[in-house]
Amino acid sequence: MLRFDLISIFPEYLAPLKLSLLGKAVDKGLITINIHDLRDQTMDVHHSVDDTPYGGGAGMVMSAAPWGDAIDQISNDLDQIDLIILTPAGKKFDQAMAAEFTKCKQLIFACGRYEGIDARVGKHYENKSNFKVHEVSIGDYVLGGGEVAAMVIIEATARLLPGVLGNPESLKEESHSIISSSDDLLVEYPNYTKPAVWRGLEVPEVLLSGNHGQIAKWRKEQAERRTDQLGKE
Ligand code: 6SD
Repeated sequence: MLRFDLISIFPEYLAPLKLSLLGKAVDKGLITINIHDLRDQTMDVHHSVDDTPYGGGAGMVMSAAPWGDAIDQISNDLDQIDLIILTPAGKKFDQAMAAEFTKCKQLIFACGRYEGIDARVGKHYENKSNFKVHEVSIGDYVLGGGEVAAMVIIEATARLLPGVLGNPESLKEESHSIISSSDDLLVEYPNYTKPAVWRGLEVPEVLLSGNHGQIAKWRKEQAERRTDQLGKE
């Protein structure tokens, strides 16, 4: 059972995690998703979580103390905790990283806001033997905070867990998981369903042929062509 914990000053932002595939996975007891409000760790009247940056500069930095308190509280008795700090400066998330995360017991997502989290938070947990710290980016663009990035990672990771997808066969055939002869990841071939003609556009004839060998060959060619095209835009 994989446990996901998220810490944010906007817990309502993470409500989509309760829907669809992930909500069902929680209902089936395959995962837990626990959402924590960082401000619950603050004792001052304004529940402040940020302060001005040492060295000057624009914006505010999230203070280390509430993060440390929240993470300590969530990470109880486990001997193996993976702390994911979302940042545009992190290692790029991909399908291979999602597959690695499925092997974890507890994943804690630190969803920052403002200019980010005091760098000592990551450093502190790196020095703890029961923690592994991952600074992760979902792509080369700047978001307003880590919440959406955390949801991307959780959705991509949870659906790889046994029992989460209704039809596990679809995992084998999908985009980024078909392995070509050269061991490269291929993107998916194009899909079609009824009707055979829609707005004058026909379904490729081979797919109507019933010749499964020909269909498999055509799909592989299409996947390879699309994969080649990816690098050229
Ligand atoms: C301040 C954050 C946390 C701001 C982010 C991650 C990616 N790939 N783009 N932007 C991000 C994460 C931005 O907190």
